[in-house]
Amino acid sequence: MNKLNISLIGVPMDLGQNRRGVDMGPSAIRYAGVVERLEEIGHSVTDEGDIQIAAAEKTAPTDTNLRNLKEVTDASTTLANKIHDVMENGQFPLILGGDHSIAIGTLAGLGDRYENLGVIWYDAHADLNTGDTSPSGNIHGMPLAVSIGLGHEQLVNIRGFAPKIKPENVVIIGARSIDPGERELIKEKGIKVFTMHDIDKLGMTEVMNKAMWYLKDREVDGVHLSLDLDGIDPIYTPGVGTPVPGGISYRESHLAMEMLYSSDMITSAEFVEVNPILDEKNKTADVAVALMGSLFGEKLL
Ligand code: 5AB
Ligand code: MN
Ligand code: MN
Ligand code: MN
Repeated sequence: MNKLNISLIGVPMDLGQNRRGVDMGPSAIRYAGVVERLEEIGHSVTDEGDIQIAAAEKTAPTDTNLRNLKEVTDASTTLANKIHDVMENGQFPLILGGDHSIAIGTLAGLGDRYENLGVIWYDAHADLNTGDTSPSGNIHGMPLAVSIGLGHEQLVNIRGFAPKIKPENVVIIGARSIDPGERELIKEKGIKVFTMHDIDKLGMTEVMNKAMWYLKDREVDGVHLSLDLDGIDPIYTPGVGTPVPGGISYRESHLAMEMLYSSDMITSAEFVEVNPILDEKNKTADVAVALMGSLFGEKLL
């Protein structure tokens, strides 16, 4: 990764789940100094501002069990188009969430720029539910399923093509809360998952090496990092809507980001689920920005 022209895109989305506050994630991450941090490394950063999201008080009732389907579809479409434009200008897209439903738009925007995009999904959850398997109706638990072509057709067909990515090009890292329907899908589609058990047993270095070799063997032509802050242990990142104990440590996460930087594989990234209302003194946004530092080449010495 040389010096990049990074386009920062904020997505103040909280309609993919049912806790308020995650819409303030992009502000909290900006406040934590993301632009300065990346410029300090030597990258150029253009803050593209925020994608317009419907007000939570004004959402339309839906006849499906997917909460706020229309509003999430509209925002995902806007985001996808924005990402497509940014890529056309040769910029590196860095997306700030917002809840994880925004990845539907991100991958829709990236999907037609690559023949064979790889995805690293850093998360406590697999986000592989559909309307049929979801225990909550929350779309932030569905973006990976939607992106491999499964789920509500309105979401699956954003920008008029599907699927956005191949299931065999996905690597999930940090999983420790997987629903029964998701477990079945992982087996059926052969999705690569490194659970917390794997991280405990092999160590983060080997997990990351295996993950990166897996994607290289798949001959991917780009890799998107989708980092849900709840992948990290909630002692470090308490400001998330669906915390799960026993997560990836702060240092392991830095190591993972540093290894991704050295590999030069990452072609786009998003950091999601930062919820300042649930946070302690912007701790979670601070971790997000610190991890971006490592991902984009900050050196300790
Ligand atoms: B996140 C759960 N699997 O579908 C569901 O934070 C949680 O984007 C989803 O990973 C968590 O509601 C979604 C129980
Ligand atoms: Mn997630
Ligand atoms: Mn195109
Ligand atoms: Mn999660």
